[in-house]
Amino acid sequence: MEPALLNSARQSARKARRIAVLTGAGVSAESGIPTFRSNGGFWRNNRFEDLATPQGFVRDPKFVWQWYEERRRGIAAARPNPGHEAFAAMEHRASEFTLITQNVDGLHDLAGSKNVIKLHGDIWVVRCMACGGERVERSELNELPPRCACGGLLRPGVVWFGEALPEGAIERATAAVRRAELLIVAGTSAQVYPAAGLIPLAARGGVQVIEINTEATDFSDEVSFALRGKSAEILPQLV
Ligand code: BV8
Ligand code: ZN
Repeated sequence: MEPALLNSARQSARKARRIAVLTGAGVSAESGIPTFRSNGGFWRNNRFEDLATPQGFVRDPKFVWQWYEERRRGIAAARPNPGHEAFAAMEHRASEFTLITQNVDGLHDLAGSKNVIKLHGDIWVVRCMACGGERVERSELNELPPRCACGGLLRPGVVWFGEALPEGAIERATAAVRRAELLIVAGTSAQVYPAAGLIPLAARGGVQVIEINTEATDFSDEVSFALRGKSAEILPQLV
């Protein structure tokens, strides 16, 4: 990457008092968690219709749970990386800071980020399809699919394709992006909506946008700074 580009992006990041951040699976790649659409990503070998839709779950809850339980074990063994840590440090300095994430792994919380909006839910939450009760369940689920005390089927507390996002989440994210001076977008392919829509919202509304990604995305031409490289390497250089 051109050093001048990184320098200008750093200046912009250091000057901004109101910062919004949008992250995707790429920020956790260097913690050892596979992404969805890149090489080796989940959707290269699986159909998302089978694993990440309510219809797929109803068809074969055991199969879906086996995938989630495998991911949960991988995430349980993972640690935040310098990219997650850089965002936690940035939050300390900013007067307003909102971290909007599509990730369900909880690594931003573990790194110390406080104002986090989880657009796609939380892989550690389980919710009953019958009574609606939900709880945090980190321990290994021995019997798949797991059942609620009421006898109902438990599901992962994530947002599947075709499902509404958690109540108020996209509204709060939109408000934070509109108020921000700077939006930092890291490690997302920007293919999944409504999350991806936050990027043109910022770019077309006069908010500076820094994109950090190992590859170009549909919005790379619209952002103020497109930084090519690994988020765990670039983000610490912006703080
Ligand atoms: C909804 C489950 C309405 C959780 C996931 C046409 C137009 C607009 C919308 C739609 C449309 N057709 C269909 C839709 C709606 C649909 C959608 O967007 N589809 C797309 C695919 C067209 N959206 C929805 O259904 C959403 N809901 O719209 O609801 C509604 C309203 C009211 C009532 C009912 C309904 C819900 C979407 C939720 C999807 N959930 N999974 C889980 O188990 O994890 S999807 C999945 O994609 C993940 O959850 C993830 O959060 C999300 C986004 O992926 P990314 O994070 O970006 O990851 P990806 O692998 O794609 O990219 C990684 C990037 O990192 C790459 O660019 C790579 O280059 C980069 N990278 C890799 N390594 C690094 C790196 N970068 C930096 N450093 C590195 N080291
Ligand atoms: Zn129940």
